[in-house]
Amino acid sequence: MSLSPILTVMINAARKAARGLQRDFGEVENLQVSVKGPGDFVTASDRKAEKIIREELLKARPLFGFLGEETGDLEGTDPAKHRWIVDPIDGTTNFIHGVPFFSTAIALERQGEVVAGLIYNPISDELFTAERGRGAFLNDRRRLRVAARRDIHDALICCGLPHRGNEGNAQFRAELTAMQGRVAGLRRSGSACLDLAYVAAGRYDGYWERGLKPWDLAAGMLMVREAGGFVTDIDSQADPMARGDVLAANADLIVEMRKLLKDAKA
Ligand code: LIP
Repeated sequence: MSLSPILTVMINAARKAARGLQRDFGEVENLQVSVKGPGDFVTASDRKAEKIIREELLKARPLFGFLGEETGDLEGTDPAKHRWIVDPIDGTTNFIHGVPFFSTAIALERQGEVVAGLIYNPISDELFTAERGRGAFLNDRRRLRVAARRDIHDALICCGLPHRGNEGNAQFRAELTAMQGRVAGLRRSGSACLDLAYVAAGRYDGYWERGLKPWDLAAGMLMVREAGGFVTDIDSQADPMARGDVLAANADLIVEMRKLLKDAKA
């Protein structure tokens, strides 16, 4: 499939940053045994990757705005109000611990609506892309479609687990109990972007997590929708970017999952 100019810009930026992430990830495995641990090293890796991506994207589209997890919000001057939304390492805790399940996410927003998205795992070399109205793809070859399962008892569902520093443990425990009793399996991966990409690829039947940031959600939301799925807030049909609470699945399972989660009270 011929890549659009905007996806070409995004892929080039992600792959340029990936070279450093692949090298640093190899180093992180050695740092596990250091007393200080790899925390600061990963922060430096995160910032280095975002700097590379920001430079490449703004070189290609100098008038666009930029929202990055590490460098914050840069207002653009583009009349069509384009804005890049970037997470250089989504799944930072996995990266710090040498777990090869993290991704670089780049989304392009136009007048508040995401029109292109990319999620790249530089270790597995899986590149998920989507453009509004043009479908979602894996490695520019395989077209992505969400899973067709309609019975939640057969579903493999992914979720985000609150951890130290996160609120919402009691509510989450109620949601987990409600889900555990109904599904074929539950998973927690540690990268919201890859979780959404896996729903778009039909690997997970559904996903829910609360308290995410725009850079965790923007690219994957478009990907799931372009793969025939639905993505909303957990408690309503609202846009998940508003509160950072996300629910993603096919048309049948999203109804079932929303009911289970709404009835789950701490
Ligand atoms: C992470 C998400 C993950 C969530 C973590 C964190 P980060 O993003 O991908 O799903 O559970 O709390 O928000 O911080 O690694 O970019």
